[in-house]
Amino acid sequence: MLQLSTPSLRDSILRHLTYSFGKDPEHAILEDWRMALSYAVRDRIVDAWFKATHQTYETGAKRVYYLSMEFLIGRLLEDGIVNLELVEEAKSALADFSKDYNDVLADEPDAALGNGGLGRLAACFLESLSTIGCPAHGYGIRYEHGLFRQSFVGGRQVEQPELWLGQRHAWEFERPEVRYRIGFGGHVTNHGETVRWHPAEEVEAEAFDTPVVGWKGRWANTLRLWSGRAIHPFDLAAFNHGDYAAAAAPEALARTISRVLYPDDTTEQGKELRLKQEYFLTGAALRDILRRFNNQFGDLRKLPSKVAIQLNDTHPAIAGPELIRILHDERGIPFDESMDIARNTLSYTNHTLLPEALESWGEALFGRLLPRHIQIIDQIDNEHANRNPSRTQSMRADHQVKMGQLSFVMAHKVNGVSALHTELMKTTVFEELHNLHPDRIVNQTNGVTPRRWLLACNPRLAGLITESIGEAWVDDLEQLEKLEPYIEDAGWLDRYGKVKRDNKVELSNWMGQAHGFHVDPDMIFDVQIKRLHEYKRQHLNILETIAHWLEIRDNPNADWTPRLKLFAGKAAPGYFFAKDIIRLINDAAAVINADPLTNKYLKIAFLPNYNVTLAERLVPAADLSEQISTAGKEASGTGNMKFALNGAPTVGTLDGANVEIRDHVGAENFFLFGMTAEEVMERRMVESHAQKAIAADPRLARALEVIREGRFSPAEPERYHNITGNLEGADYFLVCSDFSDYWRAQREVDAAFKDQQGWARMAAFNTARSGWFSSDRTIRGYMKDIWDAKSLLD
Ligand code: 26Q
Repeated sequence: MLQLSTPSLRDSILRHLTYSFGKDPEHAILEDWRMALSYAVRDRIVDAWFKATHQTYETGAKRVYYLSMEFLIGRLLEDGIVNLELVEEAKSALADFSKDYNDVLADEPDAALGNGGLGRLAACFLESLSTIGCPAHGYGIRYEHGLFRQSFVGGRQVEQPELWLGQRHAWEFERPEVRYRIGFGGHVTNHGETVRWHPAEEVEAEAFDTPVVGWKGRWANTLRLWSGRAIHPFDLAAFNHGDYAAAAAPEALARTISRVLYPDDTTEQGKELRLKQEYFLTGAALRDILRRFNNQFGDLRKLPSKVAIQLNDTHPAIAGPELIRILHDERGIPFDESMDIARNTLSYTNHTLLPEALESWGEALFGRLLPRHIQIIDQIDNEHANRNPSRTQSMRADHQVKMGQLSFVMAHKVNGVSALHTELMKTTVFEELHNLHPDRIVNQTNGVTPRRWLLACNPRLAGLITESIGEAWVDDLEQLEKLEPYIEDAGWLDRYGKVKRDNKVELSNWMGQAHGFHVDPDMIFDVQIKRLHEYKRQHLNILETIAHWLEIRDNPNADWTPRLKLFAGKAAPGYFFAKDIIRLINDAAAVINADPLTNKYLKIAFLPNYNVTLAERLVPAADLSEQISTAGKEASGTGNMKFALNGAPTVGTLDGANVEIRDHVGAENFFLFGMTAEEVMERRMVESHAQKAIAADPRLARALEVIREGRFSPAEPERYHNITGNLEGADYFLVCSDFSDYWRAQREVDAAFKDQQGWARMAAFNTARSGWFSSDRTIRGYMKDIWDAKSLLD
């Protein structure tokens, strides 16, 4: 292997500036510096990448493939610098050229190739797979436009297209030689035993590779994203006739397949293009996986011992039938044997129990786009019914193809993402399948990478931790428990409190500069950042805020604990109720922030365009983490883990991973409220549950009343009648029924925050006891219980 001595980072930056970008330091713009630094860092990552690739090949190790429609990776430069431990060197190299490190980092676009939790989890997993040294590839789509940019106009969400590739991007390597033809439509022919699919339309998937480096650069895996291209990109005949639009049409059409990320993370839309995207990703990935397997091993019957394919939700569920199609139709392996090989290779992660979010496709659309696959699915379904005669539910009922059931049947392991969610899977959506296959469902509670979500985003806290217990925590996060004895040391606890306070000052300064929003850093920074959804109940939070405001107005001279309510998050463009909640929060903020009677005690900010970068700013500065979903609805949550790790206690329900967070950090360091998942199901049966809750709590009644009468929308008093009507009526997510207990918990927060030392203790225990929520722990769980894969670094 090529061995080059490593030049200093400063020399590398200057070389790239000069020879890769053709600029001298006098004429370079910020983007040139960002690119030069990125290339200098990338060179060092590539060394680790080649080493890992060779080692995987030479040892014949089993490989893991993570198939996901979303990878919410955010910015990559700081990630690379931190993992290669080049922070100080990069700062001083840039300082030599009078460039500011943070300015250069901030020039990088945030790659938002995902909607939220599921996509961010995939990104944390890739980083952990590399840190652990497990040979792995991520496969996804190289969307030209990631998740839309959000702004507010008159308090309402406005969506603009996102263009992360509008600036130069340093991290991908185009692989023009890695291309596959992906077919759609057409017909199926039978020749005796053999069946052939003849697609009517084909597009080409072209690979773009991004290396993902792990801690200390010991290992790097690949994120391979597919981009759509036309097979015949240009219609010369049309051009020669002067029809320039028609000449470019084939290319434009093929490119639409990877043009945009679907911005809807729960309601299933049933759009043809979405199904095409799903098959495009899966078809290309499987072809690539089998080519690599074939080169190295050959015998397809050995596939499950050398390949593990993880399906991130049902979005790539077509992998089951597609693998069978290749093994059976193209390679002649008997159907039932093909099915067993596929199942032993595949596993499936479920991320939601919401019925409206379980993917299903109309059979007419499905059969038109994938005529052979629908036949195979019927055969899978029959085979499964034959092997399990007591089965009552088919994956092919009501003229639909049910992707959850298909995924379950075609996976050797099916996992939930928190202990509670996994148990609920067994008793709700997958009850029958679980009874037929009681060993199939396993739990792997989510985690987050401590490199990005502590070391990089919170350098002050990371510094204090390393100074106290050494740096081994970075890839062995449970070492944080060694902090516990320090918590009893008043001097140390002061320093811990000072770190949080400094982070809050930094955030306040940024909010002032970037948004003209000025806040006192001594307020409680109470943060709810996540997608807007009724089940996540941002409206419970704003109702409590409004009730609190009214109470302060009643008694403005009382000893209130000052509080800043911070919100951020996007609503799906077609989710009108969620958009109304955003507008209500913004309208309420305008009125409440302007109230001279109360605004030293209460302020509200809804920061626009929530993304990974904004989360990295907010998480280290939070005092309080809002995790207030209706119990049973949030599969896990991962933001909850980031906050706990960074020393923000939770106010939350017993939902998703909140349950496990509370078990780990201790009930005394967690503000619990609300009904349990079981109580939620019972409460729904109570007639007029919302009305009863409102009648029992005058604070709630009054908050609803001021919204209804238009206090926050005087020009249009009925603006929020849809929200108030919903809450006073069906209130499916039980906002009203949980209100009183939420109020109580928030007043406990107020009281606890008055004791700053007591609060710091609570925060510090959250940090010290959150080590289990590392995605390294999660990935080791998948390797052992699902993939049977080994680290090549152990
Ligand atoms: C499906 C069909 C068509 C278009 C879009 C979609 C779609 C896209 C994204 C459906 C769902 C999603 C994303 C779901 C998601 O983010 N779920 C979250 O996953 C996290 C990681 O496991 C959990 O922590 C969260 O609790 C869960 O809400």
